[in-house]
Amino acid sequence: MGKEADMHDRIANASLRTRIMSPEAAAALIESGVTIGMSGFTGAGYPKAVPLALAARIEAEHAAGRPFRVRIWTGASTGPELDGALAKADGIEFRLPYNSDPIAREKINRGQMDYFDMHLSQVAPMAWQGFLGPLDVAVVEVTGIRADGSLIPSSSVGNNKTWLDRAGKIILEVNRWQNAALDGMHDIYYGTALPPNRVPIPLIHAGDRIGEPYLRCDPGRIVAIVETDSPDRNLPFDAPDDNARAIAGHLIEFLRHEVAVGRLPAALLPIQSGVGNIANAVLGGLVNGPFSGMSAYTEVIQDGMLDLLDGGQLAFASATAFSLSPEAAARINADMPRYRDRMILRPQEISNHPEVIRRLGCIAMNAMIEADIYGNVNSTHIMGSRIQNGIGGSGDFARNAYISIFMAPSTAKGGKISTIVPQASHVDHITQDVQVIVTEQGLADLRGLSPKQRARLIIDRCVHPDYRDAMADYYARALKGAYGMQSPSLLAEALSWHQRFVERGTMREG
Ligand code: 0RQ
Repeated sequence: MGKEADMHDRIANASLRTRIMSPEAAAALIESGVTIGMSGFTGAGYPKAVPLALAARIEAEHAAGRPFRVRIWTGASTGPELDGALAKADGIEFRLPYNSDPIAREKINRGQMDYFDMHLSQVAPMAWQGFLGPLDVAVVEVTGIRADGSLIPSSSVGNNKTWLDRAGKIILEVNRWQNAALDGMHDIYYGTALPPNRVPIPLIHAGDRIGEPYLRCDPGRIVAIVETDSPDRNLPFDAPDDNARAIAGHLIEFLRHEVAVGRLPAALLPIQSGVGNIANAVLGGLVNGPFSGMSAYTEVIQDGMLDLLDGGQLAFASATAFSLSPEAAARINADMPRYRDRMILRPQEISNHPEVIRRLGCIAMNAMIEADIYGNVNSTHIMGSRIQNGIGGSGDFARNAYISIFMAPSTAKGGKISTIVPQASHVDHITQDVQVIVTEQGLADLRGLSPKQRARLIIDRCVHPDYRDAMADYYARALKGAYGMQSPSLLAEALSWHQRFVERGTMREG
């Protein structure tokens, strides 16, 4: 079948075909100052042509001396053709809710772009509550348009349902790179409402379908349809190093123990795995672990999760997006109908819903930047000021999980920085939301422990030997200086722990 014929199959509604245009023509329909809801979640399912054309238009406007900036809402991080291009063009005035693009990060940290970092589960509800202001335009990638005008979602769902429901104008990108066999994998729940009319989310098991496979879309608001044939971003993961393998080992031993003492069922409870290489390595460790019949209720399906599905250890995975390496994307694309029966992609307000996470009893496993000796966790800010990515879904899961686990190598920047510190330079997850901390050194099970018990355990189990004496010495003096109070702290010294490393010059490049 020729490319054009295939595209026509992808747009089965004949009257909507009249709205097909170039990315440039579609971008010309976007005015300066508007708020745009873009699809996309961790490099999957983001629009790939219109943002690039918009960035080119913004550059031309700036060259002509005319200011042009827009406000961007997304699902989570996207790809270089969206965040990177628009940030480079200096076209983003405001951004929410999660960003991992290096150019946008730099603009944010230079004060050239406002960024609102929020819990991913709260984006859609807050948009509906009117807390975020009006949404002017939706730019959403889809796999296809059906004859009745409903949309086959692509490799991420994110906030697309909400953007399509609320935006004044809709621009669709129909991407033929997305596998047509994605049709049927999604579960779009239309039962959410605002208080006082909110009802329970009827999802009891990770694999339950509670909605419809397609996105509803008012054809009267579709102003442009752009055809694309571009791959998702799909960054490769690093091969697990010794630290990642050690962290995975401690974690699996802990889970095995929990099963042995009857606090977890043999198939565990639905697992949630965060972003990044460490989280992916933990999933890799589970491939050789003792658990089978597992399920996942999580945000993203990474390579490691595909390995678990293929290996038979994982029976089912529910998420809002894929986050796959090029090899894993090729693997899933070659066999989509088979994977489709064992996966569901949902809106992120459901994949991350606190009520559902609490009900299912998810085991949350997320990476961190640093933790302090009391178990406060920093997921977002380097040195308390510089944003790395954002809180993402870590807060949704950590607070509501059955067990909330945070992990990192015990040192960063080639050993020059301890990731366990006397006092976190920024706190995203308070001690009450952190039950287990793991580094390659060991695992601290903090459940039911007082702050002083926690401090002793974290210093003993998690701190790198290069920093253990200094930390133990600090804690002993804090204990004395604060007369053994509830959470002993030498405030000025605790914070200067970070400062010392700046003075040594270790952070200048970061
Ligand atoms: O900087 O790249 O300049 O060297 O921070 O650290 O080690 O590459 O770790 O990619 O796994 O990210 C918490 C940021 C970890 C991520 C975080 C420096 C380090 C490096 C990145 P360089 P690594 P990862 C649900 C879960 C929040 C969202 C979340 C994240 C850079 O996991 O964004 O959990 N989490 N979502 O050198 C100074 C320290 C440091 C440090 C690391 N203590 N001091 N620099 N770095 N620790 C899924 C979603 O929400 C989508």
